[in-house]
Amino acid sequence: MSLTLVSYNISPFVLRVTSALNYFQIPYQQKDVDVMNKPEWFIKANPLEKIPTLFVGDKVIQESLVILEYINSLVPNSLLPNDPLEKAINRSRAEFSNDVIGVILGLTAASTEEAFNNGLTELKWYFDKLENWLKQTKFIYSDELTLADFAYVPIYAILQALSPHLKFNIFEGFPKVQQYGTTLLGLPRVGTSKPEGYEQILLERIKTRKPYFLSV
Ligand SMILES: N[C@@H](CCC(=O)N[C@@H](CS)C(=O)NCC(=O)O)C(=O)O
Repeated sequence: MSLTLVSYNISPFVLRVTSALNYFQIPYQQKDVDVMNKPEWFIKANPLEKIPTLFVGDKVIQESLVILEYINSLVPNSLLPNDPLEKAINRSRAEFSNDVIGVILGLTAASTEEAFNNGLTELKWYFDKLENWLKQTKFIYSDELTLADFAYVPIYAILQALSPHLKFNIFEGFPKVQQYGTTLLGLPRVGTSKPEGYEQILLERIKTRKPYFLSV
């Protein structure tokens, strides 16, 4: 079955999918679209218009975490626990990353010092939860890589792009969270799944919002 991934260059949700496809070495085609100006063929095939979208033959799947589960079904060694409860816990851990991504994106859009500091306090709350999990296991669910880990890849891709522009270490006080990022981006073909020029494109996009952190 042919796989075509409809993507958008700096989408964190696309990066979850490309890093899993690349990690598993599953062949796929990729079509980048402009989210501000979606082409007719895409809207017609995919009325919900969400990116990423995976075309599997002429069928369409949306939602990056659902797409990850489908990708996992294509490989001989599943990265999900067999037990339904454990599988659900794994999925919960993956879902948690959605909130973290939301907070980080909010931080990059914060236009005042107050909004930025509030965002940072919120992010630390999330990092604290992650740090506690990661004190117990190397990856987000267990000592072995599982599907939930791919959900976290974009967090580290974004933070890696932001780090040179921050006057402080965003991981200060969260060594396990920092180490987890190094581990994830060091997985085969994962760190290199970012599109070419990712950092620059992301920064240019962020700059258009005139964020506080770039003004100091
Ligand atoms: N929950 C979705 C979020 C996808 C999402 O928000 N994608 C953005 C691009 S980063 C998008 O499709 N934006 C266009 C739109 O909402 O019309 C997922 O995990 O796939």
